[in-house]
Amino acid sequence: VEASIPENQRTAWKKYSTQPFTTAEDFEKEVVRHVETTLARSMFNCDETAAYAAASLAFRNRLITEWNRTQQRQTFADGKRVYYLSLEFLMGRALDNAMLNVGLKNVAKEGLADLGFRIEDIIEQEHDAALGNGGLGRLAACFLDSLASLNYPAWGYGLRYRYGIFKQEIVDGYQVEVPDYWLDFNPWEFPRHDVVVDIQFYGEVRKYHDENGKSRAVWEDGELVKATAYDVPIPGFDTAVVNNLRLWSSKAASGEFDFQKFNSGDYESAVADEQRAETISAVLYPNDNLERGKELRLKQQYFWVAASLYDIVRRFKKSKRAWKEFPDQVAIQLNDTHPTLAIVELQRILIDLEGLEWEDAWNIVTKTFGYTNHTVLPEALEKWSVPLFQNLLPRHLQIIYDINLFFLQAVERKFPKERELLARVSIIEESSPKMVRMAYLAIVGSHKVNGVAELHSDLIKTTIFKDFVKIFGADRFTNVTNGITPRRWLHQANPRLSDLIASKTGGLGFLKDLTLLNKLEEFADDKEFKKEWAEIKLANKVRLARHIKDTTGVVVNPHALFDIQVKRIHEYKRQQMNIFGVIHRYITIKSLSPEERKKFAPRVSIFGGKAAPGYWMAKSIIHLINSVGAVVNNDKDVGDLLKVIFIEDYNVSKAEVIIPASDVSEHISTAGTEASGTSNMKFVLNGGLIIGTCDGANIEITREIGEQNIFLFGNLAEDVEDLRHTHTYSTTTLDPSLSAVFSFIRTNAFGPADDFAALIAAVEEHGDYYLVSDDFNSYVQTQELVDQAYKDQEEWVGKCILAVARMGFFTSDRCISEYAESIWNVEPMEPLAHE
Ligand code: GLG
Repeated sequence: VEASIPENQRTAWKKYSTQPFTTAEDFEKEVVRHVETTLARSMFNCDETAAYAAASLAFRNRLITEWNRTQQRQTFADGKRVYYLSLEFLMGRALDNAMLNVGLKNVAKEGLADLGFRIEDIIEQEHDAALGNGGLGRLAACFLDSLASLNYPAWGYGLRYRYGIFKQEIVDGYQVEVPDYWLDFNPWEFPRHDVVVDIQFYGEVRKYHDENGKSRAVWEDGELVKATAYDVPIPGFDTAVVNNLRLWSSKAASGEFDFQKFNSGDYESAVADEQRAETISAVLYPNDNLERGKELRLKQQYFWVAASLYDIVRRFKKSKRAWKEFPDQVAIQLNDTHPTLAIVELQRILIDLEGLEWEDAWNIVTKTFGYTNHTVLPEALEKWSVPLFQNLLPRHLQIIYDINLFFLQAVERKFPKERELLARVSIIEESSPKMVRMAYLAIVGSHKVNGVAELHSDLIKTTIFKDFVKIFGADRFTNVTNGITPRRWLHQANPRLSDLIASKTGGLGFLKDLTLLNKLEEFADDKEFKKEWAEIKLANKVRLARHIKDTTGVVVNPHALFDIQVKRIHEYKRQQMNIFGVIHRYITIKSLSPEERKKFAPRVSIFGGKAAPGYWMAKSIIHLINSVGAVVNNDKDVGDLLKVIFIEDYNVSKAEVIIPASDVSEHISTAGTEASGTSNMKFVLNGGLIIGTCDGANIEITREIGEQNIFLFGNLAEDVEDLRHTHTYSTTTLDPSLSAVFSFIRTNAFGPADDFAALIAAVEEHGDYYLVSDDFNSYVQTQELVDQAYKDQEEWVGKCILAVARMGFFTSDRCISEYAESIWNVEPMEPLAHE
């Protein structure tokens, strides 16, 4: 139904149309109005939480007027849109970001001060939106920022989890998980109770013949669940474009209760049905780089994919175009295999609901989708059991079988004599039970597949997807090296450094064209500039030291070298190697004479990150780090020479405090295991150096910033397989320093050695899959080089400046432009100015 106001009644609308505030005075008016009306409070009971709420509502309303303008413009332009499907969006806080992106942080600061508040305190009130696990989810968030900042017509689609990633508490050195109930008050979302989609599960497939005698299928008698849209406005930087992130929330389809059951006295089961439906979007699965094959997860995936496609298709149908134009209007990017069902769902819509022929439909489907792979780790590659699929999504399973049949027939025609090839590439794995290989389905159903860093994109072509390169040709595979948004990760997280850079590069332009950083090269030898640079680093370290003191009680010396490893805890990321290195350092310090100790470089080893709740080894690593800290931090002999800190509950807002404070950060995965890494980019951009392996994006960072400005060590990806092989077939001797570390742990120096036995056994007895021993010597030696280099502060700061100057490549703006050009084939729209 047309809901538009008739032409001759629009005068009042135009006259009263909302004007976004631009001055401190107007901002204050909005804040006071929200406090007094929306929040029903007054100046006599307005605490910081209320001030945060009111300031956020003022900015939210400002964003939504620009959101409306943006959406109208996009509808009117009627061009191709990008849809980014991701089960994770690790957004962090929104207020600071909104203020900076619309360019009104100073206005807000002045306004809040007038009303009696410090802006920093108000920003701190916000709960992180933590709808993601790690790099994959944060990448999606950076991409949304770039898409809006570059004026692309783009929507994100995800799930509105009631519980984001759990909150981590450390109790007696162990991780304890606490639910993250973040929706209590969330001013950043708009519920769209008018955008509701029915989603079907279970049921049966009935075949029938249509009026032309063609065999057709209907999926019926399933269980229905309702998907309701919640929209989150995504403001671009220095543009009035505000894009949309649409998150789906699940509800029982029958409304509040099944009234039939309710009236017949079966109250409990009526409520149970409702709860079962709501469970679908209740919780984010807390695994990073691990898939478990749980039915509820598959339900989440279908629920989200079906609702999103319904929305996308409905928008397309409004344009009254022919179906074959769908791929000219729609590009859908699959963030990992989690949304792969979208391929099947679109095919189903086209053949079952819209009556297209298989071939025509499949042509549209493959032109629409692109698939990004984020890992080669076998335990992370999704597979779903066929019986589970059959029960939950019977029609989709049939379509998958047909996709597979036509695919294998084509392969057979092309490679007639290669029977084994067919078994290897089949979308259905002939195991018991049979499994659907989602990555293979994603490759077959997309026109482009990309990895996230050069090494990774090469590896997928030569290892896990090798056969598919042979079948589809190398052109289907490409690389888009990851990037990060400099708005959040420099301007917002490190305002003083951002200002200093602006003063030397001609303003804030570098935030939109990060290659402008290269103007800093001229200042790498400038004494005055280096002094200011070092002062800022020290101030950031003081800020982190304060956080450490407040949260752990440990006092650290901000003049010591801050060595930081913050990321999800995982054996392949090798936090265990880091803590073994710390123990080695401790042993060394204890063996020094008082004279020697005076020359020893003081260091603070800082860790942070969550372990998946069921990942026992990762939890042991956390326990070891805390146990080492408890001993070392209280050893009078050691004093400031070494402190070991575990920062609880690492998340986006903590990253914004931690990253600017690093001297050295660790990116030390076993070569070939970390697809890209993105915090490596954030640390270097904030003037910290890296110690790392030749893995993921470390390699490209080295190429850009120069190998004199990074500390690389360890075996190369090409040698990893052979080394593992040697472990299996011969007894390799352990690195002697590592042996000494193990012996020391066995003296119960850090509590009962039994607690850490599994960590040691993984290296000593179970083949050392992650090559901790093979890399240990080179790691320890490289850490000594770091100590030496840090002593020459003049030179160190020079390296940091040069590195930052050369980081332009790693902006997510560059990534998005690459995706747009080589995968989506979309153009950005004209810039849009604030009104
Ligand atoms: C992955 C990888 C990271 C990568 C990130 C974003 O493990 O190396 O940087 O995605 O592409 N599962 C992940 O977090």
